[in-house]
Amino acid sequence: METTTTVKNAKADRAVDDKVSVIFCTKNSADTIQNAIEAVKESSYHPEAIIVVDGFSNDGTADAAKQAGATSVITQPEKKFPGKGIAMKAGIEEAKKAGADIALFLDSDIKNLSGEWVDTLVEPVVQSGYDMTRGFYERQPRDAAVTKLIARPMLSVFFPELSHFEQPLSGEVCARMQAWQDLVNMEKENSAKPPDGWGIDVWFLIEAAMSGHKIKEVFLGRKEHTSFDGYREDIGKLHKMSEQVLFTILHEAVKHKRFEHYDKISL
Ligand SMILES: Nc1nc2c(ncn2[C@@H]2O[C@H](COP(=O)(O)OP(=O)(O)OP(=O)(O)O)[C@@H](O)[C@H]2O)c(=O)[nH]1
Ligand SMILES: [Mg+2]
Repeated sequence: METTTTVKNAKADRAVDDKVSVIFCTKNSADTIQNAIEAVKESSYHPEAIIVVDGFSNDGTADAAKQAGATSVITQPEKKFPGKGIAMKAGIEEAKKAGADIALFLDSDIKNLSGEWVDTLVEPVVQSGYDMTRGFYERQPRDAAVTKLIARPMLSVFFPELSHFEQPLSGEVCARMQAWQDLVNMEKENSAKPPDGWGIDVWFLIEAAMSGHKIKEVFLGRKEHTSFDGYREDIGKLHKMSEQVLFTILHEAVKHKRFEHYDKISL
């Protein structure tokens, strides 16, 4: 892929001609959003826009984000939950309005986010011609049950070429705006509607890969996030997420004709 990026000072202050927008989808993240926004400001890529797409939080997330210096705080356009997909699509629209060349999604519940995460995710897109980067991490052994028990096994069966992705549900994903827009606009062309809920992350991975985009997974270190506190005692709380991720992968497997040779799959 061709880039027109000019790197002015690659080490100390990685100012580039590409405009970077960072997008947080938030649902009750008042405890973590301010640190997260402060961390983004530390990035040596100096994101021009920090966009928050809030899912009707009732804990003051939107105000906290404004106080911390988010440049745009919007409410997700539909009151439908889980609404991560709706929020991501709205975030892409907002980044387009901000004139972004590159948009980076970060989860808002991360306790140990740093400017280095932003740098690590943005760098391969700006400097090495990748269309998309995706974060992977070290996580607590009981964290990421849907990734371990649903997403990765299902990808191994139906999309073996994607089985090397450690975190197919990563919320830390950076891509060129052109790639985000091409993916979102597929909705208009065929039946590949991006899901509204939890299926969105794996949907972006599968569709980006099937469209031939160059994708790199980058290591971000340890990930501490508050959502794990919600299900560490009872993974049954992940039922809805499991159902939506499972359905999305099945839907994609049908679309990409991965059932035609199912009798040859041997496990
Ligand atoms: N706007 C909006 N944001 C959401 C919604 N649901 C989740 N989010 C945000 O999406 C991000 C990911 O959600 P989490 O609940 O942390 O889920 P996760 O960490 O991907 O999943 P686990 O690894 O299973 O914990 C967080 O920033 C949430 O605040 C929603 O319905 N609307
Ligand atoms: Mg989380």
